[in-house]
Amino acid sequence: MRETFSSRKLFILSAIGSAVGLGNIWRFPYVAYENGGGAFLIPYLVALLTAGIPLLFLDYAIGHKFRGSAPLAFRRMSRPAEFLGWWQVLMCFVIAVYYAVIIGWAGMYAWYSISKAWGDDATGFFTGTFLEVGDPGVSMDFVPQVLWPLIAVWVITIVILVAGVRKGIGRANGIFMPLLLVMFLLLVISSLFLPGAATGLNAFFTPNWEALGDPAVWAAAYGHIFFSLSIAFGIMVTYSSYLRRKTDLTGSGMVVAFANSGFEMLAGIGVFAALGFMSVAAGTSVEESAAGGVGLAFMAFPTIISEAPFGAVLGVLFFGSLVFAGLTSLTSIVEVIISAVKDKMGWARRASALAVTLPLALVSVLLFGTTTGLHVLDIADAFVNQFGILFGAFVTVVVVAWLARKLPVLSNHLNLYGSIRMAGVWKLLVGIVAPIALGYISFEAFRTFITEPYGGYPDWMLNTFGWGMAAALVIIGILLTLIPWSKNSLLNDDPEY
Ligand code: LEU
Repeated sequence: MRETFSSRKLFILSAIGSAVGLGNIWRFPYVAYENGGGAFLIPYLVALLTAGIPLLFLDYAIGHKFRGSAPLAFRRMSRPAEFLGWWQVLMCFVIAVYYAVIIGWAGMYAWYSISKAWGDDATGFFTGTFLEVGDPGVSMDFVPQVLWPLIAVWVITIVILVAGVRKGIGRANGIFMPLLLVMFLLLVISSLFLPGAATGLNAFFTPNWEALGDPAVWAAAYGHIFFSLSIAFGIMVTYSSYLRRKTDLTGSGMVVAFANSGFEMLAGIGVFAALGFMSVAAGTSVEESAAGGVGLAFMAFPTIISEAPFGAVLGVLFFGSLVFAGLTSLTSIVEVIISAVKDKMGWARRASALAVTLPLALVSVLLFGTTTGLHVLDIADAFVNQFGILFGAFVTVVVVAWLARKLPVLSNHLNLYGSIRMAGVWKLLVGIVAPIALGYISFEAFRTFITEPYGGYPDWMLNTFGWGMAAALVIIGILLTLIPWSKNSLLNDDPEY
């Protein structure tokens, strides 16, 4: 019988746990600031309402109606759509491999906040002493201070996932999420009292209206919403397949979406208040302080920690929040893969969890426990986010709405199990608005990737970790689709089905 969450509350907490992650705390503030500051909130809200929430409901409807992991649920919806489910599983594989290492860095930095290991040069410390970044390339030189925290992250993740949906995922979220909320509120409130906080908030909230005319800003908003809400790569399909039948789907979805965005706004406020303090103290502009996505957390914060009153406390709160937020997201990413393997092979929870996590952890440790890390991470992240997920989402909405023509069935399902009725608007958004927006954005991203080599990396690296990876994933996805299903999965003897 299919595993289930023990209550709707734990499902909502787990869905929020998945959505609130590294993306909210270090990615959003930086992306918003780069893309028009206060004016970014408009494309952000438009993306949330026109694609974010409608696609969140789509994921819920597919997972809850067809009650399966992504490949099984898509297959039950329409047989040829199984491949889409595997594509989502593979996206999760790639994300998990590098997401884990950022959590490991944050764990190490929580500790460094106390010892202030970076001395006076936080930037040089991050890439030099800490990551020991080599030239772009692949090496087998392990970096102990990155390797051990990374292994620890995997051990925790494996323990949670072997324990299953109820005892592992539900319970971990029940503990980590309240803890995260408290730590994060303390962090945001204390950063507002730092001298110079207002300067940072001004920089964050001063709109650059011209940015609204730039298609890249809109692309950034849509891209961010997908990553941030954990939609269109199997997570919400998987989690909602663990829900009991009688559940308010749309009401839960609204809670999750607004909790995620609320958290994101708070993160923007907290991070920029702290950056304001830093720039006032150093006499630089907030713009200089806010450089680089990865850099924002690991280069700027150490300086704040060294100079702010109670800096060590702020550091532990900030990096500790990253760890807890990250762990609850990482478990959701990996669960997508475990659930798919479990369904396809018909194995038990423990066997599936180990068969997935051990090789996954090994790849992650080999690639990112070494001096290779940063460059590969950057390339994989760009290809997955700007291309893999958005293009995948585009194909999914086209298949669901126009080829399989399942919108009427799915919207009936949402109306049957939802307190918010919105069938007509929802069909319009998923069937027409989302395909147009996603189609435009993903083709633009594709064109940019072809015309300008991403990040100025050497061709062979982009060909291996970017294009090579994408081609390999398509082939692996096809092969996975061809493996026969365990009879039990296809039988549907689940009484909740
Ligand atoms: N939604 C998560 C975040 O914002 C990421 C996802 C890949 C689980 O960090």
